Amino acid sequence: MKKNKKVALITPPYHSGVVESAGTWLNLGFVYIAGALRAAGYQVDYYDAMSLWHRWPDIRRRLEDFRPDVVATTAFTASVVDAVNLLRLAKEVNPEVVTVLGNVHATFCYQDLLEEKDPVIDYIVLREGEETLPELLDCLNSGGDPTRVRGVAFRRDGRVVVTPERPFIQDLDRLEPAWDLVEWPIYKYRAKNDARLAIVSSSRGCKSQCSFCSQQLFWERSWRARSPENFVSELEMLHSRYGVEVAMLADEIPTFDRRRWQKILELMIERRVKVKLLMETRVNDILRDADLMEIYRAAGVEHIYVGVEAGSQKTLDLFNKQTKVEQSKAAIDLINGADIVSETSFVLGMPDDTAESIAATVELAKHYNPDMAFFLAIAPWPYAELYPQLKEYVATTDYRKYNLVDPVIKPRNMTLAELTRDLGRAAQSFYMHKFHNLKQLSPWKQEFMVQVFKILLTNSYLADQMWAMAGSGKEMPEEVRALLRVLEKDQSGPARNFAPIP
Ligand code: B12
Ligand code: SF4
Repeated sequence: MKKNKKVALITPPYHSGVVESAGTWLNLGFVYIAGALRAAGYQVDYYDAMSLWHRWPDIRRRLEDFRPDVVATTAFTASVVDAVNLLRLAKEVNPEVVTVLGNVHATFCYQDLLEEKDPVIDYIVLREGEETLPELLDCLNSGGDPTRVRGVAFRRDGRVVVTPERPFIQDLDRLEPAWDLVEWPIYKYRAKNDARLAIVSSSRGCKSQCSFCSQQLFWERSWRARSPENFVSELEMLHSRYGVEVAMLADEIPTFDRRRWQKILELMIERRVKVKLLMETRVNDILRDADLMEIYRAAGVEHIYVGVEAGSQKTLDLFNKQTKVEQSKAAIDLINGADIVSETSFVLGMPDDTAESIAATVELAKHYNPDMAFFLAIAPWPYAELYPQLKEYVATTDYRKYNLVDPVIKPRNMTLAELTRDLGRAAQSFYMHKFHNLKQLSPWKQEFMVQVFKILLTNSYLADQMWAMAGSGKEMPEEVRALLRVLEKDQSGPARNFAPIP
């Protein structure tokens, strides 16, 4: 019988808006780790406190009910403060509990985290968790020495110990995600009539070198993939067994291998897979796949995000994006041409930014004409390659603000308040333009965009700006005016639910 046999995997109750507004998203990393733990004989509680919008008393109750031996949580940079608070709560509820932290922030900042004065983290798992966590727990249960487990960091005799790196898992097809543990009814895609939503992964890694991004570093510029057959069968299973209608690909670059990606699309068409895909990829891959765009659409790809990031070649080069300004427009045109929703973002709030440069980016965004655009505040991950160049402009070390919404870098010639205001105005101006031109879109895109507008007005961090922009809606197309009338009647005035309550 295992000593540490009950493991609670809990997402930190952190919220910041943007993607959260569009739906409720499951934690795929935990679905994979739960599967691996169960296969090794552990009892697992998959608890997505973040998506359930649970607060500390709810989390305490769940801990008291399940009485785990091990509590593990996950941290990218913005969620690390709440992740550590969660482990502190777990220790309060049961001082004997073993606590574990994983994910990108933990992988790069393990030294700082383990050196905290009041240590609540027993072990940090570096990089992929499916093999490391069960092996670590097996080792602890058998009274073994955790220095023998590859890919972990912990404190011993007041010093931080880190073990040798674990190689990445090569055969992703053999992993067994614990889909049956997911609380399916809460996961909904708000922009498509609350369709049942999954997150899936067909590949891991990225070989690009964008200097502001953590993902190429996390995966050490490598890329591995599942076989088309294995991945498409999973989509079929998710639809037939759990009613999944829409799935977001968690992959950084699902299209990296054109032949594999084309095979996936062809299989989806051949087997009439009923799951629609939302995905992210690179501008260059879309240009490469110009002749495949109709196949993307026929297979069920409904939404593609490409990171344009900047409107000037100088900034693109600083970001090491390896694209040319004009290529972004061409990629968005291809996506629009295939009647797929196009989305992009611009990373703003750089030291050189001014009200004028932000306004110019908005005009460029209108010219590029994606269906959706986000104007983000750069977050200087302390482990990113760009960090040394941003360090002297960092205005706060409160990681909760490193969420691409709150400004963290203070531009030389702007205050943080001015930057916040201008990022809000950027979104206002872009969407005003979009909704004026609603009629230029295909019928299904018009319907989708009206849903997006509703989310922006009711459930997003941009709600205030959007209501200010919409005014009485007099100049808007009839669909938008009708929506405004309904929302105002329903909620007797502007709705300001900051975020979705499932
Ligand atoms: C899905 C996703 C989300 C979901 C999260 C759903 C949920 N319930 O947790 C949603 C859409 C809500 C989301 C939101 C945000 N996200 Co997000 N998201 C992603 C995305 C696209 C995929 C993550 C994923 O599922 N990967 C697949 C799984 C299998 O891999 P994994 O998560 O890395 O997990 C593996 C390892 O890391 C490790 N591991 C991870 N956790 C743990 C824990 C333990 C205990 C162990 C042992 C191991 C372990 O093992 C796992 C399996 O091998 C990534 C980008 C990417 N491509 O990875 C961005 C990403 C994680 N998000 C990011 C950001 C910034 C955000 C937001 C702040 C953006 C915003 N303002 O809206 C918000 C914050 C959320 C909030 N609550 O406010 C950044 C984080 C950057 C950083 N370095 O900190 C990323 C990397 C995107 C990017 N390119 O910059 N996100
Ligand atoms: S921004 Fe995208 S392409 Fe660039 S390194 Fe990050 S994941 Fe890779």
